[in-house]
Amino acid sequence: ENGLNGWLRYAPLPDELRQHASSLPSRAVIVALNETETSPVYVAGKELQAGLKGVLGYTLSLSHNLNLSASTNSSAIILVGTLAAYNLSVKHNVSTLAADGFWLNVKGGQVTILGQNERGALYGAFEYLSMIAQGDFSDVDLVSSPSAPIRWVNEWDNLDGTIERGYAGASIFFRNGAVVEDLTRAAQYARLLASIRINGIVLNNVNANATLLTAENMDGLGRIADAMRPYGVQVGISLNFASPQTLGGLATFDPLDPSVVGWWTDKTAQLYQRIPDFAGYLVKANSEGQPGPLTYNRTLADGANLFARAVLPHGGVVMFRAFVYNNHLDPSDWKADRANAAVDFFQHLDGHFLDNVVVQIKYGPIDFQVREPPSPLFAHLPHTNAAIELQISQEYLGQQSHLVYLAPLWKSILDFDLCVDGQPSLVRSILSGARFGRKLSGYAGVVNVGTNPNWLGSHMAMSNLFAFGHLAWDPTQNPQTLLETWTRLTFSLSPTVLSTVTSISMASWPAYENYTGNLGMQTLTDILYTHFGPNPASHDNNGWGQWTRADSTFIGMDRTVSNGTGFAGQYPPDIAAQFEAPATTPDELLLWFHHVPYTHRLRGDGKTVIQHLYDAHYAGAQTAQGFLAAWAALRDDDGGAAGAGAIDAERFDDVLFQLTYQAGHALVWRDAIAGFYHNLSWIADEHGRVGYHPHRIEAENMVLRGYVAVGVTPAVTASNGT
Ligand code: BDP
Repeated sequence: ENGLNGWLRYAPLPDELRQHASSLPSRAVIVALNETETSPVYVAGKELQAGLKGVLGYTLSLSHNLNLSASTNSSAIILVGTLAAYNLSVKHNVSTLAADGFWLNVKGGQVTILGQNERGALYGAFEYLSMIAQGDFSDVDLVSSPSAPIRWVNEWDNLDGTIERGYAGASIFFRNGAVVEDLTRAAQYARLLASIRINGIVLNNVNANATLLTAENMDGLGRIADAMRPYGVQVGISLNFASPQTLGGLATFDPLDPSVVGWWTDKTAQLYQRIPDFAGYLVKANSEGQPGPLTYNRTLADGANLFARAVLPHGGVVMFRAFVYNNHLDPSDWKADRANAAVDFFQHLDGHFLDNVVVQIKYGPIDFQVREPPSPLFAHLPHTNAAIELQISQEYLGQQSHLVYLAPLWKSILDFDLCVDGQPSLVRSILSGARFGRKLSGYAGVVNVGTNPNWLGSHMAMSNLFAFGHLAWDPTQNPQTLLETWTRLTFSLSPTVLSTVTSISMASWPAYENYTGNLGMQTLTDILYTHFGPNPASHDNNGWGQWTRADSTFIGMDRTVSNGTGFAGQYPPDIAAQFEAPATTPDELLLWFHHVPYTHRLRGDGKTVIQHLYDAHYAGAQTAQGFLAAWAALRDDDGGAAGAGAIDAERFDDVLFQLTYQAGHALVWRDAIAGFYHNLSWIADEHGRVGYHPHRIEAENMVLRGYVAVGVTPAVTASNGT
């Protein structure tokens, strides 16, 4: 098993569970208007056939478009279709289904799967298959609608086939400046996405290349759309704001210039000619060197609305990123703070965006760190559509070489109450559109899958993609429950495997936070290049860094209104007041908001900041040693995997390799961070551990045979630069 099928393996159930097969219908009937071989409802039928064959070993026959309705149907079948085609009036709560929603009813031998649209029918079929694959043959009556209409993934693929912040090989979409010929993987990816109810994909890097809009490449995009359409996944692209000039040869890319407007209108029409259901555009403007409307003294809303007008007649959407900041801020300026940027740039634009624009906001004010408070911008756009940007690709979080289950991190943001106007304002109810009465809103996840057969470069990391889709559908879901479902579908129904994967995954985010950067210091990776491995020294002297303002006696960013950067004041008053004082700031965000002495005592455990930092790094690294031991214990005495084939040898070994690496790298992290702050503060560790490495063997002290030393960039990530 190489992981290609992810959680859609349809592995045979154990014999005792397969007996249930006899009570299931042997016939499925597809009821849909205008069904073709590329429609999601047709795919739903095929998927049911494949799934039941794999899980239960029996062959389901399929019939199509029979003149069937609630009143004429009496035989035991699996019915898959759309509400409109089935003309269902019997079930009143089904009529409340939102677009993409479904009704799944299992009653004895009768299975009914009806979607609000074809996509919903496919989602319902996947839900039914998920139950069966977990050995669940119970009756259910489930009416399920999405929390939000936008449930998209973003891929940061470049046309040359590389992927920005991708850790699983080359692009499955592009190579040598063009769309690849063989789109098998694109279709397989669409299948995985549909099974977690993702309905859109942006195919290319937010740092976009204008040549994606040549006629040949637009044809290629059309082929990708064709490959993904059967699964209900609509494609969109990232734009380069300067394209009218760099590709079109115009003298300007000013968003209010008529020639620029005309250029985008034409290009958009050409795209829709090839892809009638094109999802829309994603735009990164005036950020990290990208061009944008500010170049011409136009507002960011002017920039977004330019594209919104172009896609509006075609039904498209513009996702406009709020990740706009100045990476040339001066770290010695006590009032400067990158965290302030999103609110500073967007707050006054609320209400200026057209209705088909969605402002896409990273979950925290900085950049995908291990611990951030929610972006305060979520509280400031009551008259604007908003989406949250999460990152499945573990850019700062171990790059898939570390197991870090991210759903608990995301939940800490989604469940946060921003108390806008003193009213309950959970981030997730802003994202569902409920809090501010918005129709268009939702979720974007940066995934960056690659040609590696297991998609993300790590079997374990796939739980993050699974959880992302399910949380976008229903953010009230419990991360552990999602993880357990994923584990059963991905590995095995064995209780030992389930408890092992659950316990190590649930401990993984706290552990990574502990051994990288705790108390709100953020992830102290190398910041200028790799974003991997410890390099706390790289942060405080440049505009890209996450400043810690650490010196020999103090540590932490003062973001208070009274003394600091004022960031705390960007939250609504109740929350702002809480973050303004160390005494009311949660320990895990203390150093995010406050500049305190190393000897400051924490609210929770009463330890000093520095002792807590030492202890947390040792505890986190220790936990990571435990991951390896727990996984290794799944090995049978005879060297095979536990529980009679509970996990195949291939994936068992892959995960063992990854966890071995993580166990070692966690020690590197521990020693680097604890040692760094020990050297700065000269405060001894109460337990005498920091700075003392009796068992460490320096690379320089080893004899190299068969190796040559080479310089490493950046030098600080290696031992003495090599
Ligand atoms: C940062 C990444 C960079 C992205 C940028 C973005 O390091 O590669 O281009 O975010 O989201 O985290 O635009």
